[in-house]
Order: sequence, then structure tokens, then C-alpha cells
Amino acid sequence: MFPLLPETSFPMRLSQFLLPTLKEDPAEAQIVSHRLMLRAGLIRQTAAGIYAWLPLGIRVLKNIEKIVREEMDRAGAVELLMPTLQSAELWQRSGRYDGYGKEMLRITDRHDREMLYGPTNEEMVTELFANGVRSYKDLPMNLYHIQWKFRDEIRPRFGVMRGREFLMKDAYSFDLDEEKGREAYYRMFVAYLRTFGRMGLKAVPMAADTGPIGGDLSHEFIILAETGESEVFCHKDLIEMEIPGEDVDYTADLSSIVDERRALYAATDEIHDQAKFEAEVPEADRLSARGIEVGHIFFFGTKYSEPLNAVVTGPDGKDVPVQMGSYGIGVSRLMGGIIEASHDENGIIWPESVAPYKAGIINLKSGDAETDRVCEELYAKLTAEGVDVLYDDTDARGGTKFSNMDLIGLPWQIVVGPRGLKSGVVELKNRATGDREEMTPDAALKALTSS
Ligand code: 5CA
Repeated sequence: MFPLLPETSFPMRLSQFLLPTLKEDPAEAQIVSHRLMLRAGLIRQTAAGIYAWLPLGIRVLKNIEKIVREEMDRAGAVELLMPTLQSAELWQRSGRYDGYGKEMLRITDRHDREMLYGPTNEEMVTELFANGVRSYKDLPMNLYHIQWKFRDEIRPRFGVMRGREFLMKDAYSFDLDEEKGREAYYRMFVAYLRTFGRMGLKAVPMAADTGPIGGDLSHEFIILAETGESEVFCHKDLIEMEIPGEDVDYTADLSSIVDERRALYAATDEIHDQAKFEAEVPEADRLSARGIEVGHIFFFGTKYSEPLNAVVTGPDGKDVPVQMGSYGIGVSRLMGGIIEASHDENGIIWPESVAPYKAGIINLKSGDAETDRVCEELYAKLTAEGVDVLYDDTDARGGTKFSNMDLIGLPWQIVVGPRGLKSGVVELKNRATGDREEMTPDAALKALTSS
């Protein structure tokens, strides 16, 4: 008889899994996250800048998505799903069709209609909003989706960091006036701090170029990692400041959370002004590090609502175009970013919040009756307790199993072998610290279900 599995647990036997790990560093991968994603069997490139997500990779991607979704929902944004393919006509109306250039992948359907694979969704969401909302009473509104994008990058590189097809969370806020628009922006700013914090990342919010709108309402969120694409110079408090808790009140005035960060210097090498950095930041507080842009938020007023006629009737009975902002997170890029920030010479070290499985069981002697029995029992009990576990039940050598388990970076490993079992113990290893401890199988079970 098969036990009923709790909904939250998805156990897996390695013998049934597609996990094509690589011993050697692939020659095409220049940075550590790309190397490790290929070596740990998370992704495979199928065309330049386009990747298949293998079973282990999709699990991490879903976990990242889940955190992003939870924090968007908490901040009052509402999820929908817009298609990847869009009609050119929509972009002709906003005036962006010609200007977007070669980065846009243009497609013609069988009726000779011009289509495109969406690089972003401002036009489409604005039209959906315009068709559904008429009154200021329906505001504020923030709509988001988590959907694949395509940008025909001239030089896709670093694996999922700069892909051509990539997964983005993009949210769009709609408000009656600029002040309310600013409040929507602050809510997203706070949600971003929480989102990256939950993934174990230190994110620096950096005031960014706002383009044609001007003002102070655009930030890039940059996580620190040795191999980041740009050099970041900032006040060290920016990464040490406390992240707003789960109980943050999104109906309250959040300006102080944004302002206290805005007051601290942050720039990248693209706009780096050494003199200004040194003038504004005392030497002891200076932080310079490499960084990766994982999020970008903008307020752009009526740039799309005017041409696409997204108007609401205000309290005075007059129609006004809505004030909009857009808020992107590079969901697939984040996977590379997390690995850049969390690995060692043996492989990936997943933060528990995004790990594909919480624990791995290593059977050191498949076929040995007692070893198999203890492994199976641990596997069944962990599963019944809702712990996601990957069981290496293959007949590979012990050394191979150890190095593969380190490579794929699950937070915990339970090593089960005949020698230990003679004295009734298994070994529990923490991947991040390397600490190992011998204990009974029951104690290992307890440690994993209580942590
Ligand atoms: N419409 C706005 C916000 S919704 C927008 O598209 N912003 S963006 O261009 O900055 O993209 C948002 C995020 O997507 C970026 O911060 C980055 O993390 C991610 N991103 C952008 N281009 C790529 C790419 N080629 N590969 C992987 N991630 C990317």
C-alpha cells in the first residue's frame, strides 16, 4: 500500500530523476553560477541564450517564484497572466514598435499579421486596465504576472543572467494622482527588500536613471556577488539596515523606509563619481563590491495611459489618464544571482527558502539489506512529515554520491552506511557549515522536522 503523501512534499528517488551532473567545468561557462548550473544539472542550453529547465532547476525556479508571488500579494498586488505573444498593433499605438529595434523578436502569423514575443508588458496591461476600469473608486490597483519574456540580446551570456528568453515578474501600478502613484512605488520598494531578503540576499537599492520622466522614482536593486557585472559603490549601512518584517503595514506611510535608504550613497561604475563617493561616505563606511541587477522599478506617470487612453473619472467628474509605474524582477536571473552569492569550491549552497529539496539521503551501499531498510524508512518518514527529500538510491560509488550531493547543494545530507549502522547511527551533514554529526536515524529525523 502507498501512503498518502501530504500535499507539500514531493519526494524523489534519484534513480528515477533526470540529474545529468558534470564532473568537469563546461568550457563555455565563464562565471561560477553558469558553471554550477550546468554541472549540477539545473539547466541545459537549447539555443543561444535559451535554456531548458531540468527537474532540479525548475524546482528552484518555482521556489523563487513562490517567494516573489507571496510578497507581491502581501503588498496588495493582484496576479494575472498575460500571453507571451502580442500583436504589433498595440505597440504601434504606444509608439514603441519601431523604436524597440532588433531586440524585439518579430513574428508574422499565417494571415500575415505582425506579432511579437513580448519583451515587457506595459502596453498590454494598460489596455486590459483601460477596458476594465472606469472610476477612481477602483484605485489603487496593481496588476502583476510572472511570465517568460524574449529580448534578442546581441550578446547573451553568463547563462541565465543575460538570456534571450527569461522569466520576469512584472507588476504595474495604476493611481489617480502622482502622490498615490508614489505610495504605490513605496509599497513595491518595501516588497522588494523583503523578497530579496527572504532569498538570503543583500540587495542594494540604487537610485537609477528615470529616463524621460525625471524625478526620483526609479531604483535598481543590486545584489552583491564577486562576479557581478558591475562595480557597486555604496554606504555599507545600505546592506546592514533591517529589512521590514512580515507584519509591515502596507496601508501605512512607508516613505521613511525609502527615504532613509535614499539618503545613503549608492552608485555603479557606469555612473560612478569617485569624488562624490568619497565626499559623501566616510572611509570606514565605504563599501565597494561587484553587483548584479535583479530588480528595477520605475514610475512613469502617463507615458502609456495617455496614448492608450487609460482614463478614469475622478471625484470631480473629470476624466484623467492614470498614473503608472512598473516593477520588474528577474526571476530566472535570480537563480544565477543566488548561486553567485552562495557557493563554495564543492558546489552550490542553497538557502533553505529556495532549495530544490531540503535534504538528501545518501545510501552508501545500495543492495545491503539493513542500509536499504534504514534509508527507505527515513525516506518514508521524512515524506510523511512533509520534508522534501531526494534519495540517492543509485548504485554509484560513495565518493561520487558525496561529491554530487555537495555539488547540487541541498541544505542537509543524511549519510547512511553499513559501518555506522553497526553502532546504530547515521551521519547528518549541514552543507553550509560542513558540520557533521553522528546520531540515530530517529534523531536525524527529528532534527530535520524541527528545523
Ligand atoms: N518593464 C520594466 C519593468 S516591469 C522592465 O522591463 N524592466 S527591466 O528591463 O529592468 O527588466 C526587469 C528585470 O528583468 C531586470 O532587473 C533584470 O533582473 C531582468 N532582466 C532583464 N533582461 C534580462 C535578460 N536578458 N536575462 C535575464 N534577466 C533579465
